[in-house]
Amino acid sequence: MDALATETIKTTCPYCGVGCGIEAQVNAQTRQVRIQGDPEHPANFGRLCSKGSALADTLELKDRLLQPRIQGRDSSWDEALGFVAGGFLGMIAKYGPESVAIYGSGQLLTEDYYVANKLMKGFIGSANIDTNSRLCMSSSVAGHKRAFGADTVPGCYDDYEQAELFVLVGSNAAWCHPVSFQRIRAAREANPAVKVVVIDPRRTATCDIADLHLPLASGSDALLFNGLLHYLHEQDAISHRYIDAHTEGFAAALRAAAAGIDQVAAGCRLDPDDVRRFYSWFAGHEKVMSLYSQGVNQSSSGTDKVNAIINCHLATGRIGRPGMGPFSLTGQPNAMGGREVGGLSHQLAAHMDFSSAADIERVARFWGSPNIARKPGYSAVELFDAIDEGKVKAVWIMATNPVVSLPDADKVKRALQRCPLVVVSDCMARTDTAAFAHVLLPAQGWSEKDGTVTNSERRISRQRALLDPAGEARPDWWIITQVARRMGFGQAFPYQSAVEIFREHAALSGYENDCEHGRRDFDISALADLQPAAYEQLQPIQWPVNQAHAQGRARLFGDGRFFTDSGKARFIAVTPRAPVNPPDQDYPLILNTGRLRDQWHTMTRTAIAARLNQHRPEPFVEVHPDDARRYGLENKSLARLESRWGAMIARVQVSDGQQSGSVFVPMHWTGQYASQGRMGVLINPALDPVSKQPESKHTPVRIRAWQPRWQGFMLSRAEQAIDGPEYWVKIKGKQFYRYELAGDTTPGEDWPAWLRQHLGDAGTAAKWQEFQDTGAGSYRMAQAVDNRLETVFFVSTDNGLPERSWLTGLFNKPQLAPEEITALLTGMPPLGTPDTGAVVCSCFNVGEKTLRSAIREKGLKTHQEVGRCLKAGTNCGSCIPEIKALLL
Ligand SMILES: Nc1nc2c(c(=O)[nH]1)N[C@H]1C(S)=C(S)[C@@H](COP(=O)(O)OP(=O)(O)OC[C@H]3O[C@@H](n4cnc5c(=O)[nH]c(N)nc54)[C@H](O)[C@@H]3O)O[C@H]1N2
Ligand SMILES: Nc1nc2c(c(=O)[nH]1)N[C@H]1C(S)=C(S)[C@@H](COP(=O)(O)OP(=O)(O)OC[C@H]3O[C@@H](n4cnc5c(=O)[nH]c(N)nc54)[C@H](O)[C@@H]3O)O[C@H]1N2
Ligand code: SF4
Ligand SMILES: [Mo]
Repeated sequence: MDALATETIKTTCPYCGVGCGIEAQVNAQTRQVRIQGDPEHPANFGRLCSKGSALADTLELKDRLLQPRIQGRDSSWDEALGFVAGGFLGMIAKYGPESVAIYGSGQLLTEDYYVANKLMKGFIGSANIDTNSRLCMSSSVAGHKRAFGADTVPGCYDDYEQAELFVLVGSNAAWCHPVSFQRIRAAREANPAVKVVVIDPRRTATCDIADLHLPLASGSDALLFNGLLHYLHEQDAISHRYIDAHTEGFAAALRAAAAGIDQVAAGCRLDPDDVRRFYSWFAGHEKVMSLYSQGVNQSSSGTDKVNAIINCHLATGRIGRPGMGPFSLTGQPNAMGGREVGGLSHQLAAHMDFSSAADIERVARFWGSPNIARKPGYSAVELFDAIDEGKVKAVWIMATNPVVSLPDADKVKRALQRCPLVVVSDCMARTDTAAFAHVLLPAQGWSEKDGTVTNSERRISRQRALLDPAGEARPDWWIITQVARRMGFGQAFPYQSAVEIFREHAALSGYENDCEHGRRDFDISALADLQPAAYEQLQPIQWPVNQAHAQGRARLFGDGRFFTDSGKARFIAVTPRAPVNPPDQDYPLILNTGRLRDQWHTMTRTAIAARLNQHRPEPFVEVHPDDARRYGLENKSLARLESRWGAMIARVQVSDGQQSGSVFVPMHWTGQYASQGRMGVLINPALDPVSKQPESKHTPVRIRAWQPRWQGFMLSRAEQAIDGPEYWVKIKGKQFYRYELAGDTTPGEDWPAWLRQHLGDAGTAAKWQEFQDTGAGSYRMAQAVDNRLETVFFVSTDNGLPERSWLTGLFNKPQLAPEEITALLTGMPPLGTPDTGAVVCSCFNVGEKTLRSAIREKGLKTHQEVGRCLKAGTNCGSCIPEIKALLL
């Protein structure tokens, strides 16, 4: 990059809730961007994980939505906005305000979110706005609200360096909050007394730093933490002084928690000694942090799990002081901002909600709303049911992909198919949800948009624009504002820029927020007069930011005062419940779902970065060796998974990190990248009764081998539209696309003919090398133009396929050597050529075979030695667990 033409701009990563600061060097002319961690940002102090580091690779315009579209044709903004406003007004006139809805996302910026919420609740007059945070954080929100009287995260990241015991519950932080995880790893390495307990049915990469892993039975966390409360009481490890002075409801919670270690061990299917060890560590360490995420939230007893954890912190008074406390790790970059503006359908705005008439009046007064909503709207799953039933007739989906991420995802498809008006705002032209849109609105994405996000520790940071918008893309707040104006609400939506919205949001947070009216935790009133230049310069700051705490506040509740009416924290009596849909004879296995290290959700951005696709290229199902034997599944073969709601196909990965009786599937694949990899179709729509969060981690399924007649792969310099094979997966590589294929019917029974037809002109333009062995059922083809590799295609009926790594590497070469051309159809490197194997370290592109041979030949013993030798693991550190596994 031309150093002279670059400008350095500070912004925030658009992926996880760690909320890392980024320094981007930007060349506006060439759209080139270089990313590095912001050394001054308090969330990461310069570190980034593999996803953050690869952001520059995701900025291409190729698949972006560049223009508004109505019914499949390009339109002007004016026409599209008019169409949406007219469509919504028409439905409201005919069927009332409850017939329309917005479904938003924790990936909207706070300013976008604020305006969407204001439009729906304040002016359309219905609370039918919900967000994907319902699938993510709502159990934590509900748990906080029950215990603290407000949705408050008490602690902060600085606690990581002070804690003595980390309890990670239902969190695979090594992959999902990697920069925080590295910080915890460093704290543990710096102080050998620090202990880490990981509570997760699977053995995950996070267990790499665990002193104790509790592979509990799926869904049994409430029992485990109830047992802990009981133990703490029995051992007299509770703080009577704190309980008396600052809490209520202890006696009832303790009664409900009466479970001894043997009962807990049996119910959670754990070794009693392990349970005892965990309990005694918790009792014995004052500075305990309980970090929890989706293994807790995404459960039909998610809210109770949250409160069972918080109960133990209240009983010991370990909250609000340095190095301790319950800490809900937020998922999305602005999960927290969405909660601040009231994006969930039962919230109002600025941490006020429909349960209080005074709140409703207050927000109506502030907004000048003529017809503010007075009761909660549909929550996410209920909303799509209401669409399916025809109760909601117009829906506007922003920054989320529900056809993939909601449970019973085929029902979501059907609902959208039936819905008279579907509007989708997205950055990408083709997503599984966009396919159902009557109107598509091009939103500016990260690198183009401008506003604020709030991370897990309540820290508000700026996302700043680096580049000009793609095509006609506009900020989400602008799109919503324009529709609001066309619906006749112009006076309340005068915004010309993000800062005006931020100021209003900040002002509402301080509005009648005093002793007389009742104090609310969320208060950033000190920012209510922020001028554009100050907003531009805004430094990361933790709320509350008000008169009392002008520079923000790291921790809350240190004074033992809470936001309940009595000012005391509430214990919740928790009765452990089994998941709603237990496994049975027909569906004997528990399906668990979650995330991979290098992909983000529905892959609309991460799958564009070739280096992020190498770690786990294909949808897979992780199966315990006993189950693999029981169901006749071989490692790397294909399997069909079925639940009462749907079916999918995935590659089998046999692993003893999985419990027998459970299987794990990553949540990421969509119809854009795999023909049968959309796991959402399997997921049961059971909900937590309090938070309405779906039970995404527990669906009864069955599994069986799927033995297609043939399997194969295609590597191609050009992108192909694959049709024909029942199973295909598309993987973008560096200079090539890889397609994994399988089917029962050979398209046309004649591979050369199918290929010729399939590859079009490219297929006939250049000479092929071919090899067909009809007896063995294999066919191989390779095509090079001027010695540059264009296409490779291998199929086999006996699965005799070579590794892909050497062949894919050849696409980086401008010219193949003669011995490489000769070797092409063997799929194996010519003798003496190193084969790097599957990528382990995606930052430095170091493969498994390279690692294995260096470890063997140089006698490397530790991941640090490997790092010194090959650089692997020395940037983001996310692959350290895998490097360590190779060292064993
Ligand atoms: N790489 C990457 N990082 C991400 C994301 C991403 O898409 N990719 N998404 C972000 C978002 S939005 C979120 S919400 C977070 C999620 O972050 P995490 O919650 O850490 O991630 P998950 O993989 O969804 O689930 C965590 C773990 O819960 C375990 N689990 C399942 N059932 C139970 C149970 O009953 N009890 C317990 N204790 N554990 C259980 C699973 O085995 C899994 O390992 O990640 C954020 N970070
Ligand atoms: N089974 C199962 N299901 C799950 C989960 C699980 O663990 N298991 N996890 C759940 C959780 S925690 C979450 S958070 C969800 C995530 O699921 P989704 O929210 O559905 O997934 P994303 O891929 O993040 O969708 C974001 C969409 O917004 C687009 N986009 C990106 N930036 C912008 C922007 O600035 N403006 C607009 N308008 N669009 C933008 C992207 O291109 C993409 O299409 O999935 C949930 N579903
Ligand atoms: S940990 Fe990774 S994904 Fe999360 S904010 Fe930091 S760089 Fe982004
Ligand atoms: Mo999430």
